[in-house]
Amino acid sequence: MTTPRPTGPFSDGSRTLVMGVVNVTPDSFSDGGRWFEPEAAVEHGRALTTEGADLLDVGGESTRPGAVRPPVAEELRRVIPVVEALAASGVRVSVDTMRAEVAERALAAGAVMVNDVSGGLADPEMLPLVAAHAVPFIAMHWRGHSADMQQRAAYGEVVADVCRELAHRRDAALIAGVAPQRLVLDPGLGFAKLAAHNWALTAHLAAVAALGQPLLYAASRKAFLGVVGRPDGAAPRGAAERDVATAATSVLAALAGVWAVRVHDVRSTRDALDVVEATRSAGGGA
Ligand code: PMM
Repeated sequence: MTTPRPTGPFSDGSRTLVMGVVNVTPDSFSDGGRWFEPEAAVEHGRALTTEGADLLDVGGESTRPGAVRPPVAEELRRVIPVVEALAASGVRVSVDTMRAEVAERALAAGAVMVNDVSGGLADPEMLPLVAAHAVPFIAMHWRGHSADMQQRAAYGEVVADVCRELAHRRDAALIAGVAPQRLVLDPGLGFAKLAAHNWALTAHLAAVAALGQPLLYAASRKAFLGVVGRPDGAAPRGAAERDVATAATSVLAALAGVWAVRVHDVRSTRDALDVVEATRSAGGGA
């Protein structure tokens, strides 16, 4: 089995990393409200680490379609104690935020990476902040806030359009001083994307990788995995019933050489990636 080597931050290049999701929100589509209390979120994060997460992504703003943004003070109140507690227990924490102020406070609380679904577009202070702190940065493909993002899901040719727009974010980050080895790109499944767009991007991860940066692939529990294989008109699978499909996408992403996959259910993806790794090793590590 010949697959590209997954390189990027915190990676020794031997395998795709697993980023576990810790949503400290009342309203995320996938697990809204379950870990809203800081103690519950911290406990959940520790459990994900025990199950094999290489790093945890802590976020305090739901980005599901139609979501209303929390005020910055509320986002800080949700995120900072959780980042602090997880970092103090030795876990590698990424903060999922579009706000430079939240990123800065999270870095001070022990986070080691910033994940910005807007790729630096939502807050002009974000790229300079990340560059100044010399921390790894995930720039996702994004066309606007969640309140109306699905109205922006119009593409001539989705893979080419997303790659072109992501290339602009890459260039903006590099010009702002983010080091190339610290910059990860993400095609942003489900953000201004319909199911067909998500599948096209999944099928063409090599084109996104050709932008020259490590990739994050984040399909976990998204709506397109709730309808795949279902007859027209059938009720979609609920979010928690999408983990097998998620693990299947993790395998596809690992075979495409992505740096990391961002998932809610770490155990199933970790098992699936162990299969990829064992096969790769048996084939001579190619
Ligand atoms: N999706 C969500 C949140 N954060 N970050 C990145 N980089 N990429 C994503 O696709 C992404 C993200 C929304 O999913 P959630 O509500 O389950 O966290």
